[in-house]
Amino acid sequence: MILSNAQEAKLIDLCKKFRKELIECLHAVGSGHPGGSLSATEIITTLYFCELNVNPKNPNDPDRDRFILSKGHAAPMLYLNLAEKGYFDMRELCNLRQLNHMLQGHPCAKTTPGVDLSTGPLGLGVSAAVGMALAGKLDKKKYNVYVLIGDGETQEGIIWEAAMAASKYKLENLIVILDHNKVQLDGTIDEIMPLGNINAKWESFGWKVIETNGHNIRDISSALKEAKQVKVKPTIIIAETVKGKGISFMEGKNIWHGKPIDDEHFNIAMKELSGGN
Ligand SMILES: Cc1ncc(C[n+]2csc(CCOP(=O)(O)OP(=O)(O)O)c2C)c(N)n1
Ligand SMILES: [Mg+2]
Repeated sequence: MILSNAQEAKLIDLCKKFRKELIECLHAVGSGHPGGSLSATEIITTLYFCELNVNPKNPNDPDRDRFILSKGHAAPMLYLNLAEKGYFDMRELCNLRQLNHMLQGHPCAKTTPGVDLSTGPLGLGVSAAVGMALAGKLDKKKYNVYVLIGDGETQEGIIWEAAMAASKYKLENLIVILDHNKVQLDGTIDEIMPLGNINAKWESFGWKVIETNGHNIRDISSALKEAKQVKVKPTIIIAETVKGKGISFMEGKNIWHGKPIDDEHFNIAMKELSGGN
């Protein structure tokens, strides 16, 4: 879909709101993953509010687009989007990561409406998506399967097995988005396990590669539009992002991958997100 200026402005506001709500929820619960949720904010929000053909009133519609959050630790950003779409009551967010509640630390397809696959163990999302996309092709369905992966996650061998299979089966209905924030849990990608020429790697596995700015809603939506026009091969959108985007002390810092937010940092973060720094 082509974004109007008004729609773009609306999505930018939504992302601002989601960043604040994310920090409020993670501060309240004293755990969770801020860094990778903040890098994926615009990607997930553009998907839900400008791309995915889904209906919160019929979450299991067989013709719906699928979305898999393969980097499952960014679950709170997914939950904020699902709640805003109307899949469940906003008040559920207050029970984030609590036992016997709907919104667990990682997405659970059994308990949360709108979650297409339970994730958490990194690497599995693309393999499951290959199955969903292949099933869609065999059943002559029109839906697309979208998967969000992390760059640290890309070090998992299963990603590359799935990449080979997707290419073999010519899954043009499969679109992977890479949250390329250059940071993983323990350090930078280059320190832990460099990915090398990531574009050339995916191309050599038979994929169409599209690069985009992962914090620019208009660029993300054009990349998605281009991806849907690709024929005979799967597509990966390499989205350039910043881990911890929007909060100065978190940006590019692996320590904020999964660190609890104390009161002092909460106050600074909220001030910055409210534009008062
Ligand atoms: C198989 C597996 N190994 C380890 C972990 C623990 N873990 C959770 S997130 C993470 C780092 C992921 O880095 P990246 O994919 O770059 O995520 P992002 O930067 O987008 O948060 C690790 C090691 C896991 N969830 N699954
Ligand atoms: Mg990363």
